[in-house]
Amino acid sequence: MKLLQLLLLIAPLTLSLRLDRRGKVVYDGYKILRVVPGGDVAAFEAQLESLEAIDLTHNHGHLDEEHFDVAIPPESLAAFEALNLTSEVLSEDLGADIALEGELAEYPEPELAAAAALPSLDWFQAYHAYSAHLTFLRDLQSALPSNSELITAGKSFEGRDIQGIHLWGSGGKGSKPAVYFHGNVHAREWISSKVVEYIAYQLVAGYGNDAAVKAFLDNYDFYILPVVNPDGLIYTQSTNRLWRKNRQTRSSTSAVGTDINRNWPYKWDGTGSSTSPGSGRYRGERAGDTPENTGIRQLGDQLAAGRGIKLYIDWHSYGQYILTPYGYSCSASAENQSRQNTLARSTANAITSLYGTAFTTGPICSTLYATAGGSTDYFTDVNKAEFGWAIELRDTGRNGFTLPATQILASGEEAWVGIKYLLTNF
Ligand code: 0X9
Ligand code: ZN
Repeated sequence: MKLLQLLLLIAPLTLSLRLDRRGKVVYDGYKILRVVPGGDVAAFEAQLESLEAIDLTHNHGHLDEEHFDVAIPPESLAAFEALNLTSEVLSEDLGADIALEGELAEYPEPELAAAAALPSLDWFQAYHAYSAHLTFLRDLQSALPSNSELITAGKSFEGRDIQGIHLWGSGGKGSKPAVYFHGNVHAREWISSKVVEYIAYQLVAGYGNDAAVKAFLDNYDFYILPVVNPDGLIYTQSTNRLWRKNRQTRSSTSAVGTDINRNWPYKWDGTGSSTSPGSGRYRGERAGDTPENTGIRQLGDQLAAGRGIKLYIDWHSYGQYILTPYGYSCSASAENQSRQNTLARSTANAITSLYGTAFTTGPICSTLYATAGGSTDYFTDVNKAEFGWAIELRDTGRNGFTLPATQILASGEEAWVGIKYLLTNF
């Protein structure tokens, strides 16, 4: 195996991704498997790489049996089977799953032509192009003009503004502790921006007519960035549905992309991040050296220096987890760790009460896997957020990142029930 690993290091992978006429990666015939590596995990990872398998997610087996979810190209299926590993088929054909997600839809115009009309709820019936996400934010802001403004948290590598919305209540703009949400940091996790937008929608829709929602805005300033990785999202729509990182190029390598969630300048460069630019978990050359991280971090630092951060949530998919600190270590615990874990558990129960969707809760490292240079640890220790969480939305693997559009609304509704519980009880 040492020789194989060496060869993999010397010979950069010749990724034989098939493209269609529009230059889009074709995933027809890829199988998604949940595989139990057994024994030597490093050797297993090298085998996967030689089969050009795509790493979707994994769980280091503190709670469950250790497993990896991988997409195996049709050409490698026989070689994979010859490895005789314990595995379970999650999907027979990733290409069919991508088709099931549906076409990107046109922006649904608000039903009323009035300036203060809410965006149409049809927004949550389909996935949309990035430009439509910006139109949604603009329409949402104009539905609550005196208590909101559009905000920008720096620029992406390709020069796009990282846009969001700031909402406040009766105390006036910037007068309360912050609730700060990030969506779609990982490009392929489309459900995460939709759910973050659903929460923003409910805050705007309820402010004038729902006492509980009014209290949320009166008690906290909300800073909501549904898409913190716009370049990556656009790339998943134009070219490769399974892209994860940003689209940053570097003079030192031909590989593209850094994992923004391994790039935070706190406990950077450790277990669960990669030094290799081709990896999906590439940490960057230096701590905090992605433009996206810089932009969203500077806003976070500003909020911390202002009224402080009550709650930070980094929204991801998939797996159905509510994750508390820390990612960098399985033995470190936050000062208020037991309170965080209790609240995560009861938030999960609130979510489950709506449609029965179960969420696993616990510290990132001991529940999922180690993540050095992740957002939650930065917010917890550097920015002193009272709660610094990551939430992995639907599902548990059947559809994974390509969650059918028919599940967007229910995902938003159940997350909203959870967030209402949390905002009322913490
Ligand atoms: O690996 C990740 O970054 C997250 N899982 S995902 O499958 N969506 O990629 C886990 C993130 C938890 N850690 C922090 N946010 N620190
Ligand atoms: Zn993610």
